[in-house]
Parts: sequence; structure tokens; C-alpha cells
Amino acid sequence: MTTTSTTSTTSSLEPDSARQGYDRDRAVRVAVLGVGMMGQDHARRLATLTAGAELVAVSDVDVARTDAVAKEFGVRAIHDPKAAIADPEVDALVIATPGFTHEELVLLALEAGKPVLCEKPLTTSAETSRRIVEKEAELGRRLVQVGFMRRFDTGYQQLRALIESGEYGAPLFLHCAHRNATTPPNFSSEQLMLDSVVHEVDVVRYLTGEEIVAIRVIAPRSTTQAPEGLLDPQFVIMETESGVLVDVEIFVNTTFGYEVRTELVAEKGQARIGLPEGMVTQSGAGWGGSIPKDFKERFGVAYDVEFQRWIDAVRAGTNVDGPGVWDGYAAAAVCAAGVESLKTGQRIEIDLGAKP
Ligand code: ISE
Repeated sequence: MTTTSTTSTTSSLEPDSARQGYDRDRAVRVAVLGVGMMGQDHARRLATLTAGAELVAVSDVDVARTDAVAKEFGVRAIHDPKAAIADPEVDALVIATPGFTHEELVLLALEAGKPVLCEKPLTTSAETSRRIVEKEAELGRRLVQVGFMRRFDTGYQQLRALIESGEYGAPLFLHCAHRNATTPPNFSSEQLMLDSVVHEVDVVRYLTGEEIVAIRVIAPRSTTQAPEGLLDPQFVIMETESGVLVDVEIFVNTTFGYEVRTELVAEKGQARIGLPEGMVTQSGAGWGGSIPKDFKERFGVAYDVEFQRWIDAVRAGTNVDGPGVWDGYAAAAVCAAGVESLKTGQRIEIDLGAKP
């Protein structure tokens, strides 16, 4: 969408002087790489909703899908994602391809000097994410934002503000539940960590302002509703630097809806977010509310805000207004340790090393 934005950004980053030639009066021309479910949703968002953005191209390994989505939005289909990154008529990129492709694409975008909004996970291992952190530091310019959209959700923002205010004293526990109705085909036991728990990892860092130093994953009996071989549910225990204890129930084949909840237990009070939205009824006939069907519905507004603030930051020359590469790296390192714990049954400690 190419009208001028009225959303103000709260970014305090310095404008990127290396992009001084960029014409800030025109819309940011964006290509979306990967147009599966999430990429298509983002393409629609950019084409119809995000002020100051112009969707100019889409790219996907599935040629027929690329062509169909390009036709739907009246934009170019570029079958090779590397060509889309290099294209002189593309200013910025949204990467929504599978996680294992992210390292190569993000590094190419960094070399091309183009701002990127990369869907989570930044990459699927600590080493590959660390390479991105180092590459960006070498360039001396922030270019990569990571798609942890929950940071743009009002509930999480309120809970963080409450913790920061100190009113309830120090946080002691965070109890998290993350439930999906079903999983996409071929979802593996590791993906519960890498694709789903990764959000909880980021939320814990966002809410507490602390790094996670240890993780343990336990697999109880699996639901018969999960595909054969998938360890679902799993129970994750994390410890932060100051000793806040976090537990996450991750259960991705509940069969009926999408629920993401966090309960804070602090020294002088408790708070909960993510309870069923909409009207909750209680009468002689029983109790009832409504549960969103998936994350596109539950976090729709958060995605909209995330995209608007990212485009505003690109136009302002600051490129990032939200979680960056260090956040993506920290989350990838914790999740990789979680996968190791799932395999070994051990508590795994995490050492992120120095921040460049
Ligand atoms: C999916 O990729 C997401 O990012 C959702 O937010 C998460 O709830 C889901 O479990 C993931 O598969």
C-alpha cells in the first residue's frame, strides 16, 4: 500500500547514513521470499494495508505458487530468490521461506545492503545465527529485524510494562501454555522447539530483559491425535540469569483451537495474558467463550503493527524497530539447546558468548 503512514515510530536508532541515496519520499519496494501460508499473508498485508510500502515481487521454490500469488497481487514473479535480493528495483525483503534457508538469504541481503524482515526463527542453529550477528556487526549497520510479532501484541506489552514498573516486585515464575489445533504436514519433534517454543523463548527475554541460561525438555506421553512419531506435547523448563523459572506446555495437536497464555507470578502479585478473547459467558447452561482458530487470527493486529513499524523504520533509514539479530541468535541458541535436551534428557546450559 503506497499512501503515507501516520503511525509514529518510537525507534531511537540512528539513521543509516550508508543509504543516504535512498529516496525516502517514495514507497519502499518490497519483495516477499517464500509465499506459503505466512508469506501470502504478509504479501496481502504489504499490498493492502502497510502505508509507505509497495509489494513489487514474490518468490518461491514452488513456481506455480509463485506465479499464482504474483498474479493475484499484480506483481512480478521472480523464481530465484537470490535474483530477487539482487534486483535493483527491490529496496527491502521479507523472508518467509522455511527456517533452514534463512542463513543464506539473510547473508545475501546483508551483502546487498538491503533491509530485511526475517520470519522466525532467524536460523535453525546457534552457529548460523551467530554468523549473521557477526556479518551485521562487520557492516556496522543494522539491517535485519526478526519476526517475533508477539512483541507488538498489547497483552505482552502490558505485562512487560507491569514487570518493569516494579509494582509487583521481582518476577519468580512464568507459566506459559502454547497450543495449536494441528500441525502442518511433516512437522517434526524438533520443530516444536524451533518453530513454536522459539516464540516463548523470545517472550521470556522480552518480558524479563534477561538471557536464558539453562533449558530442559521433557516429553510426556504423546497424544494419539498427533501424527505417528511426533512427540507432542512437550514440557520445557527454562532458567533466566537472575533465576526466574519458566515452564512451557507446548501442545500442537489439541484439535480445536489456538491458545497462547502467559501467567506471571511475582513477589507481590500475579498477572495473566492470553485468556480466551471476546465474550466469555457463564450461566445455568454452562460456561463458554471463543478461542481463535490460528495464529493469523490471534496475532493479526500484532503482525499489522510489526509491518507498519518496520516500513516506517526503513523509510526513516533506521531499518529496524523491534527485535534484531542478537534476539534471533539468542533464541536460536536456546532452542538448539532445547533440541539437545529433548534427545539426551539432560539440563543444558547456554553460553551466548560476547555481544559484538
Ligand atoms: C508457527 O510457525 C508460528 O509461528 C506460530 O506463532 C506458532 O504458534 C506455531 O506453533 C508455529 O508452528
